[in-house]
Amino acid sequence: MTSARRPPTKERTWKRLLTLIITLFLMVPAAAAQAHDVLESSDPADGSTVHTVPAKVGLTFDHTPIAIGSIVRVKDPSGTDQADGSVEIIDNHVTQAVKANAPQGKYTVVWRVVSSDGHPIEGTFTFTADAASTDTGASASAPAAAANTGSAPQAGLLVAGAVGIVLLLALIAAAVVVRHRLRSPGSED
Ligand SMILES: [Cu+2]
Repeated sequence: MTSARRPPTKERTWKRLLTLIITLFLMVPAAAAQAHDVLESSDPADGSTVHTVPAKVGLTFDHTPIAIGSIVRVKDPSGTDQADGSVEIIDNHVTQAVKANAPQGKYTVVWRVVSSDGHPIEGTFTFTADAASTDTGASASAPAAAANTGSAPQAGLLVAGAVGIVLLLALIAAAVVVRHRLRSPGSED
């Protein structure tokens, strides 16, 4: 009826929306690409037999787990936790000191860490020690235990959350704008 109706505007709007959506979907995998961290090896190895109870047990992951909320229990044959002090995470290595004079026998290590993608992961492994840990000096180290509750991982989670919220808001805004323009093709505000 009037010259206000301009189909090309509609077309341009769709193209703009399409470009925006493609851009967003290219960005999302970059933020969400991290899967759960995977345990690559343990020390002692699962099911192995060692001469004496080691001064510490270790877990190696394919990525660096988040330091908060990590638990490694070193259960002796009676089920008593022989872990000494807090979990230590250096790069992708998680270690837990073991008490001096921990008894011989079969140990079950129960671990739980927060994967670098923010999800908790857990598992167990066992080893058998032929003799008690006699080494009273070695395991008494670990003064750095207090450094483990850092705020850096929390900042990482906050950033990830913020990115998600921004993406969501951008999608909603795009949808609202497009719907508005499609409903009133002539009005350019
Ligand atoms: Cu995950």
